[in-house]
Amino acid sequence: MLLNRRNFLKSMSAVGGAAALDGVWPAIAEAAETAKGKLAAAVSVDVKHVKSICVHCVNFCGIDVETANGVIRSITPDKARAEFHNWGICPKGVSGLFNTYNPYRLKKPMKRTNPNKGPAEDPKWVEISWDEAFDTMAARLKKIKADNPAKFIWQHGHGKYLIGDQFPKALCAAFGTPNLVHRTTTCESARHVADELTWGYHGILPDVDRCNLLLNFGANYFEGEQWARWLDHSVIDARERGMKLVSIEPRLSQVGAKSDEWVPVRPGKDVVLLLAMAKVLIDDGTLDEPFLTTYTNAPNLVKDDGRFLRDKDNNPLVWDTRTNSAKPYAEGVVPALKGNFNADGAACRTSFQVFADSLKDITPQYAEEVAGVPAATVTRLARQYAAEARIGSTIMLDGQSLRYRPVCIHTFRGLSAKEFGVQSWRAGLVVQMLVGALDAVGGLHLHDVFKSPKYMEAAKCEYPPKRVDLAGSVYFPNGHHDVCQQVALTLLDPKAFGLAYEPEMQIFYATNRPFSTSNAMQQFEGLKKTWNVVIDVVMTELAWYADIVLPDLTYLESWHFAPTRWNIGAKHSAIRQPVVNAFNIPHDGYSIIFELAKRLDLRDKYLTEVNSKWGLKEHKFQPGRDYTAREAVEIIWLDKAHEKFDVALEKGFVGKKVKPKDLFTGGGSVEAKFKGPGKPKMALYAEHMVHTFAKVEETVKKNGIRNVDLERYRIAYSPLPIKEHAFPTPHREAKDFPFYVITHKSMYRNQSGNTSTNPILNALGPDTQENRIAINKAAAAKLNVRDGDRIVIETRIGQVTGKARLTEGIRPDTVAVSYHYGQWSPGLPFYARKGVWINKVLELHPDLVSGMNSFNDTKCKVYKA
Ligand SMILES: Nc1nc2c(c(=O)[nH]1)N[C@H]1C(S)=C(S)[C@@H](COP(=O)(O)OP(=O)(O)OC[C@H]3O[C@@H](n4cnc5c(=O)[nH]c(N)nc54)[C@H](O)[C@@H]3O)O[C@H]1N2
Ligand SMILES: Nc1nc2c(c(=O)[nH]1)N[C@H]1C(S)=C(S)[C@@H](COP(=O)(O)OP(=O)(O)OC[C@H]3O[C@@H](n4cnc5c(=O)[nH]c(N)nc54)[C@H](O)[C@@H]3O)O[C@H]1N2
Ligand code: SF4
Ligand SMILES: [Mo]
Repeated sequence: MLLNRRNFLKSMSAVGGAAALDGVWPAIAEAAETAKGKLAAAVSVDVKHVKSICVHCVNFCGIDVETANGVIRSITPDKARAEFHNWGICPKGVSGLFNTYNPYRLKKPMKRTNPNKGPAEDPKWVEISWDEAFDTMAARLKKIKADNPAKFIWQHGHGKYLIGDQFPKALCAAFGTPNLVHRTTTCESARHVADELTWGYHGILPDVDRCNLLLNFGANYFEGEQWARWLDHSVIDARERGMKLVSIEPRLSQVGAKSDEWVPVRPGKDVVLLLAMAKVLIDDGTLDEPFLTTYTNAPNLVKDDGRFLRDKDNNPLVWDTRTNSAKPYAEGVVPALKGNFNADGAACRTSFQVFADSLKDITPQYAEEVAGVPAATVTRLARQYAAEARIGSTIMLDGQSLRYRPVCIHTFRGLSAKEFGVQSWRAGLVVQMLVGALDAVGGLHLHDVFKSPKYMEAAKCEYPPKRVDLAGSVYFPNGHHDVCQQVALTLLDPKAFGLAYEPEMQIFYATNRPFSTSNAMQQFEGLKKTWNVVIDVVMTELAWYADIVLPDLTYLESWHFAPTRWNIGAKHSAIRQPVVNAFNIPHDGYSIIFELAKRLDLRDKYLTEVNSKWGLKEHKFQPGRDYTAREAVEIIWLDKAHEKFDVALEKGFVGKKVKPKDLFTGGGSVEAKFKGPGKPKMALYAEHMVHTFAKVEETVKKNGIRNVDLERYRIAYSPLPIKEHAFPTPHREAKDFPFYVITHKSMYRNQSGNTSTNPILNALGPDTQENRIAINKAAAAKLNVRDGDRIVIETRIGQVTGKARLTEGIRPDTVAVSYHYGQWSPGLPFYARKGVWINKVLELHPDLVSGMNSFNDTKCKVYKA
């Protein structure tokens, strides 16, 4: 047997794996067991195992927690889940117990007695009872409810995964506020919105197991784990099989380091690179014409005003090559993909033609100028991509002949965490449409295609805005995932945005919102406008601005019907269950919400909303009684997992494999939803964005809105990605700032909170204690900067200082720094307060379509401190 990586791992975990290591492994294991046995006999150790889920990050890896006499001794991967692609855990997961046993945890509710808020203001915390905390909160909330419930805002981040957003949503619905705000615009909402505008829902994964060429635009799965470790392991396996991996990214990330090729694109310019690749494909004629014609709206006729030519019933028309006339795409019609036509006096072009014409000047040479990738590389990548796509081929799977395109373009935040994030990822989707690789075997898998058709219609553009984050309003018409960073800005001047009320109170559950958002000091200013409750496990920077701070149980101490990461081959249901309660804390997010509902006399209304938000069918919460977190999890499990609760308690999860047939032709596939006449179509040309822009324009003019720059909206709402999308605000304006600054995840930290207090994660070496600023060696030499020197990053809004790390693995015009460091809350231990807080100096120019916060668009000066 060839001992490749997967076989090696298998043999290591198999009981009979002795052959692989000549009996060494079993000998070690036996010795360990004997030692344990002896120890147990000597001191009577009661060893237990609990199967649960790690929730340090959004991967929800399955864990096996071992306790000895009630104390957690180790956290290891739950091997049973490997079969369902949950491959192991990471350093944060292994050391998670140190976050739970962390002496710096919040343990009692506290109230602020110094009304002044600021980094240098001592809140003068006074410990209070849970009763006093609830009384104070309920009294405020009652007053607000009687006045205008919208004045209450609930914000969460990671909290969405700790107890789900269904419970907070139910509370907000029962209370009557529209203002529940999640973190997605600081995460990757632009990618989701691009998907939604293009194919009616969101959620993508590369079909890695069957892909032969993966073009990765900054998905950072070796530093920022993803998909319960499935993606990193699958990519390694695929590379062993021969898949080519190209990393297109300004810096050589650890993914880049394990690629066949690194293409150091200039930050924010990917969209031009993708458009130039599209031009090569079109000029070469390497197109999947049947796919474009029958699955996408590429044949739809577009008039000079950018809108589709439609019949009197509003159906879009195509050019029927059989009758040489404009017709809706119905049975018997053979649409033209390319060309200019004249339909009853109206000059029109197919959408595809509009796109092709728009690329006239986007040559590989132009991409070289803008994106800094040699023209020859652009052409080669496009041709390699087209060749590997095997346009027109099929493959037999499960006895079915399926569309086979073993090429994939993938991204997480690389293309989305920026001002034109939606358009950048739209460009990625459009290139994949050209060769028919979307939802094909080996291509980019799309999750639940066309689940929300409304995303492919003109957006509402309401004014005045209903929500404090302006989502869905004329400001962020496609803010489908809330616009969290906008809350603080609206609070600073509600009238400027037409908000008809002034919010008074916020509850933040498991987020360090202002700290993790760009132009962070502005976010902190916004906090001064409301009375704030922060529920967290440590005294974060946000908590430092709270009026009441409430402790929480950690994921090792609490119950939840846990989300899991579906993937190409499997789905699962899982629970999280408490292992210990290290500081005897009586409440968690779930019970805090329940208690509030009760004290506001909303319990039964709340329970009805819980049933509806969770979509419970057979097993429901009954009004008239309270439910503990455990009881709640049991009800949801019974309803969703269709298994006895004993199975959940013992195994922690149930898994189900997904058959390729269901994956590629099932109800949620492109095949089922878009193929052929009479069906809706995937949007190569996003005509609905033209309509949305028209609504924005009309609303702005009608209401005399002054803080909307229509020209910027016109560019953002272009129905096709265009070269202007490669020029975010600082790129156009900050001409005297020669460097681009980008940010990324780091393996030993999760987000911006409690992992900084984990002593193990901090003690693994200098690089785990603080983040350094990566700068190209040649660029550093010009600045007379040596490795380890302190350097300043200066942007238009401020300066930060950090240690330089010289490398050849970054473009000479770019500096990069991870985001989790530089915490300053006086409530955190000294060792947590190290490194660069980059968000303090990043400019905020949100994507006007999705509301996505900009993280990788800022320009800066760099010099020796
Ligand atoms: N420059 C830059 N900025 C970024 C990023 C970047 O890459 N670069 N990444 C962005 C991304 S992708 C995201 S998602 C956002 C996230 O930004 P945040 O919203 O700040 O992070 P979260 O993970 O949602 O929340 C972290 C908080 O949850 C707390 N917490 C952890 N466990 C528990 C618990 O059991 N109970 C309670 N109550 N609290 C708990 C932590 O202590 C911490 O304060 O940041 C974004 N900011
Ligand atoms: N260890 C760890 N793992 C995590 C998290 C964590 O905090 N710590 N957070 C989790 C969360 S909430 C998320 S959303 C995911 C995010 O997962 P990813 O999006 O995969 O990770 P990031 O590091 O945020 O991604 C940014 C990457 O894009 C690159 N990049 C920056 N600018 C550009 C550009 O203009 N073009 C291109 N092509 N690339 C660019 C950066 O160098 C970086 O490698 O990670 C998850 N996993
Ligand atoms: S990847 Fe995330 S969920 Fe998995 S073990 Fe690490 S921190 Fe926990
Ligand atoms: Mo995120």
